[in-house]
Amino acid sequence: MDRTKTRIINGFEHIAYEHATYPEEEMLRRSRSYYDWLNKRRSVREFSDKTVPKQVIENLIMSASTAPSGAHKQPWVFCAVSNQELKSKIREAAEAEEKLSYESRMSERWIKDLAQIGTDMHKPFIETAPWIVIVFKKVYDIDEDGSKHNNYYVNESVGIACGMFISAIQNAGLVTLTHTPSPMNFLAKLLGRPSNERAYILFPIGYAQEEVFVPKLERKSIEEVSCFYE
Ligand code: IYR
Repeated sequence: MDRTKTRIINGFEHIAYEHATYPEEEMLRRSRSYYDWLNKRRSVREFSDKTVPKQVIENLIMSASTAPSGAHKQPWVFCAVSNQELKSKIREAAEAEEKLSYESRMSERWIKDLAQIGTDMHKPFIETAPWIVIVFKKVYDIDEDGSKHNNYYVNESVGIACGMFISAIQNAGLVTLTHTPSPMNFLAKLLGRPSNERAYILFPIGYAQEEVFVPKLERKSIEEVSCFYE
């Protein structure tokens, strides 16, 4: 393939793209081992306070930011907090919301569904984990003259980026969980975010505590999560 070859489409330059392919046997082996590796991931709620280099967090964010997005707008911002004082403020505000949620906003059925996960209104991981990354979605972009332009498929785009972020965290040998205090608008306030950004998910990131327990869960089978039309 001539990699210097380009093509003009609608006046925009397109570059020749090359990617790895594998013989079927190798493809089978790789797809199975990727699944086995991803299947080892668990949401962890008990964190060690051991530090993680900032460069690692930057690499995780850049990995997530390779996600596809509507019209390539990349409508996300990853806010990484290691400042202890700020983490304490975030924990305090998150727990205040969670207290209301657990005590009055969540249905009985929801509370029952969560019993096996073992969560409650207390969120010590926000202070213990060396980093917390709050992902904001950008519902619109603001250009130089101040006019607003809505982004496209924002939830889909940011959701995919978050999935890739989780996978990058797993690949680095670190753990996380998806924390979604609701409502989440206190996060934009505490972090001084602009009006076009909405908090999406909070990820504590770090090492698990030396001895850590997770719920004994089963994942659904291929039959339960798929339907093939051949
Ligand atoms: N946002 C709350 C409640 C919660 C909700 C679901 I759905 C979970 O899978 C886990 C927790 C919290 O973070 O505790």
